[in-house]
Amino acid sequence: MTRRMLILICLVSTTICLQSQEANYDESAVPDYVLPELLVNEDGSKVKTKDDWEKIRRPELLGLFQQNVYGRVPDGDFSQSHEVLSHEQNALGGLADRYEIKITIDKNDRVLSFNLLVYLPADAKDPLPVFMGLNFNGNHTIHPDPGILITESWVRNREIPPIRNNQATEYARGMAASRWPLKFILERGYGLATIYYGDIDPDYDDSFQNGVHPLFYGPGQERPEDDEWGSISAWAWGLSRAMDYLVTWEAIDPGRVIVIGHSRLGKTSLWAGASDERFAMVVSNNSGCGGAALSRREFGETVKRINTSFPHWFCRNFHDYNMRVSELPVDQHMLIALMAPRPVYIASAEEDRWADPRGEYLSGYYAAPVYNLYDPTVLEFESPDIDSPVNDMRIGYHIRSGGHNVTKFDWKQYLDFADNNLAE
Ligand code: GTR
Repeated sequence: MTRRMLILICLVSTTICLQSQEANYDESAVPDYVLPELLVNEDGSKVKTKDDWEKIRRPELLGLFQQNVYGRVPDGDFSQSHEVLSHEQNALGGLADRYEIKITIDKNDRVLSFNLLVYLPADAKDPLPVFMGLNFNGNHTIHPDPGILITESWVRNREIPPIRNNQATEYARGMAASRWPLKFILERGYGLATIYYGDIDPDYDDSFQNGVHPLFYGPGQERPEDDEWGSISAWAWGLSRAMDYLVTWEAIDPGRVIVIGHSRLGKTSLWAGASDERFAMVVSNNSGCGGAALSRREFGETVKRINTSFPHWFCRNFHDYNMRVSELPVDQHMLIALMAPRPVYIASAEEDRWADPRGEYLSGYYAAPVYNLYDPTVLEFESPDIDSPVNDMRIGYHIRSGGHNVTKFDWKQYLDFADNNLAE
């Protein structure tokens, strides 16, 4: 063997070794872990009834997630106004009414606006159920409809379709349409509402100088306190501000607004659903670490890794657990439990090992005891086969074949689950 070959072999094996050190994908190497007790209050007493849960344990857990994971929204009044920017009847060839509403937040002489895009099935008679979720690249990317305004906010540069200078253009119109099967959703009798998440807080680490955070700074404050909101909490807060508007809209049923999100925006939909109980149902699509996946399994993406790659997503205190996940006072099954008794759907994808599909399933499994306080028939269920959804209980789950994405298959399950759980 030549010296060059030897060096090459060493290099390749070092790379493989380093990669495998980065993330564990071996079920047998998942550390032994003990989850924090879901149904034991901080004073050691047991949670026996839904009253105990609602009055004591739920507020405790919500506070622990605020303090240690996502960060609390700072106190303080702000004013909020709404302006209908456009309304087109007979959009999509007569299938829908399309609206764009500018929501403006005003605080401390600073202003932030974000655009809510809403499609409602045409000619609906009764107040409608609506799915609401944030999108990754601008409202104009969710459908080729030429009437959708192109976002003026910062967007991530990319090669295809080309986005330069962090400025959205016509090129990207409809580029994410496969993730938002609008016609399918409307034909099932649901509306769709969406906001570009970058309108609320651009998704890069700028020490919280842009987006909504600076509106809430006190005199001399330059970044959120250690227990105050990171970007996920800010995005979730934006969803709640949109909800403030939806609940005033006669055509929409305020008791049937469903919050949905994929990946980092699935982490966001879960946190929005936990912090704002007006959301009647919650959908987590491939949300992974910091979303539905149990942190203590350290399978795929870990707390340390996510806080290193995305230092702005969670509150500062969460970083303290990078090397001591077992000391976190919560784990993500508790986040799922915060939805109870509202229906929650967790979706995984077989090839999305980075998001730990088994950890996502297990958080639903371990949340079931809280649902049982309301309805003893919500039993823990075995992890189903690939492409075999469980959608007939208050906790829904599937693991789809394929990778990290949102597909029409996923949407079909969410629509069926909503029909099963939120029917009038
Ligand atoms: C990944 C991140 C995941 C997930 C994903 C996404 O890079 O590690 O936690 O959020 O991004 O949002 O697309």
